[in-house]
Amino acid sequence: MSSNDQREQRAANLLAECLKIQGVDRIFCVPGESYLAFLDALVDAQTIELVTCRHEGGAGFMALTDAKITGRPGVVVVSRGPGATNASIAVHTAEQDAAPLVLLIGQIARADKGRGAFQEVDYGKMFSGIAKGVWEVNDPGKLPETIARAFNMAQSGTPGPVVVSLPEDMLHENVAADIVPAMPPAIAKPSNSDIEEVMSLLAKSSRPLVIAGGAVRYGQARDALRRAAETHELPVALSFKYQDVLDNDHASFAGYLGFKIPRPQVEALSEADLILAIGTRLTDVTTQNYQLPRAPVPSQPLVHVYPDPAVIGRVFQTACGLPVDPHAFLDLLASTPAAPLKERAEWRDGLHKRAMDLAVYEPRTAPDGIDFGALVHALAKRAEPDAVIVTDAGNFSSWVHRHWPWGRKSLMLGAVGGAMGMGVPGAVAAGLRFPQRQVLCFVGDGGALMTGNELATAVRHKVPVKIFVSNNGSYGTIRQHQEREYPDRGEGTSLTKPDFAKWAESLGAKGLSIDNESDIEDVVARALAEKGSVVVDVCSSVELISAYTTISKIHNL
Ligand SMILES: Cc1ncc(C[n+]2csc(CCOP(=O)(O)OP(=O)(O)O)c2C)c(N)n1
Repeated sequence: MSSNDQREQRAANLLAECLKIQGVDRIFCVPGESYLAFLDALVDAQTIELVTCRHEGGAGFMALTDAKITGRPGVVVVSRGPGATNASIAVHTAEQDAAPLVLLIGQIARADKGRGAFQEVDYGKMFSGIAKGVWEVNDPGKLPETIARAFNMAQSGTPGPVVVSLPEDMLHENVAADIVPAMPPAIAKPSNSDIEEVMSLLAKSSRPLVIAGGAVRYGQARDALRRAAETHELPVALSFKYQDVLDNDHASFAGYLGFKIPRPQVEALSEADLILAIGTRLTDVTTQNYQLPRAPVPSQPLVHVYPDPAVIGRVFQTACGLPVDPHAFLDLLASTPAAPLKERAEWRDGLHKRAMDLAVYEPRTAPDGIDFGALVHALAKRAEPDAVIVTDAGNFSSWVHRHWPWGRKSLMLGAVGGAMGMGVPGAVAAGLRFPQRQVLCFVGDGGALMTGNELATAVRHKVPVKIFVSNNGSYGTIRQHQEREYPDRGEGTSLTKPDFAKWAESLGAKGLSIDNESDIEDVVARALAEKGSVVVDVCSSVELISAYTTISKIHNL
């Protein structure tokens, strides 16, 4: 504890100091009268930038994306009641995505609690099922301890969301309190005997498979994964929304475990005689509905490496469960030599070829619009190697997942939890962190009108995002499910088709349209050449409903 901060100051200013010591340099908000004192304190907190958004869902998604980029907690501050309920989508997504998020809420005055006051909510009850911790700070002297705890908990074990409720009158009070320094989360390192155990399983395996996930994407962990894969000739399949964890033209790349992966691909991977799940929680999407590996008892020995012991053994019986730092594990594995096995290289090469064949784009046409894959394919040829790719949730992303050439410098951002609305806000957050990199956002017409108004935030902050809207006049993903379950009865999934180019212009961005396939090359070149933000309205087909199938094929199944 440092005692030099023991001077009396307004609680709101103390809060700003506590955030600074945690390394916070950017906060996303929609303002509210419940935290005016904190807004005022930020005037003097010179190292914290405040980004004002158009909707708390957008602000929350920006903070969440910021966390995914930096690996540190993203911070969002909103008003009580309506502000907090709007922001709740980001809390849920942070929980699903294992991303550290700190939600600060301006709360009603302490004396009014329990009276059903204007916009009163009990946040402990509201967030109890999705946040890792919820605290209300009634005594301003407890602010430093509470903020330190919130940041530590958000990052520990399985990272996730925490909520701190700040009564309005408390923020105005004067208080003298020591700042509590940041404490990095405790994380266990693997021991030599851990590696020996894994090596003895590996020695017996001619068809091992690594499934690598989001906890491997930070710092030098990707590099360690690549080295470990090379040392042991391991094929590596990537978990849902983490296609950037290994460059896809690397000999070890064995495919991607997202939605709608063709059955033969999954069957080929299921031939593995050993699975090493590293830095992934092995969710239902990644495991192809608990089949790869099979739950609860896998068909092959499973090694599971994840920082949180509560994750290991929760769904899958493991032959070896290691609640340790995945990066340190990979470092150790990479530096432990092993004799080469001929069959293993053949197995790895076969999986790699399959994965690369699946990624090849075959042009398709339909009378009702463009194949969105043609746009993705054209853009991939022109995009910079270190472009940041942000995807919203929806079928349009199937082409991005299938055909984008993820390289060593790629960064992929999106909601693992499948929430619509993260695309445009996520792109804004990425543009703020990476002013020098191309930021490309893919979004459906559904998702674009959920949180797309954050384009105004991009324009205000001069963040040049390139947004490609698949405008198929449909909640296409749900339409695909309908056509399979209830053919030709598409109730509730048709949408009007707004002119997204005009919409963009009205918000101060450039608007372009692609109505014919022959426009694609030219419009893509113009969009990328544009200095500011651009929206490209792509008139896409419903018949070509995803990268893997068509409506006609679904009908003929
Ligand atoms: C916030 C939220 N609401 C609803 C859903 C259910 N949902 C998943 S995809 C989808 C449709 C997406 O439509 P669109 O953005 O137009 O993309 P498309 O599937 O047509 O490519 C819906 C409604 C969701 N995932 N998230």
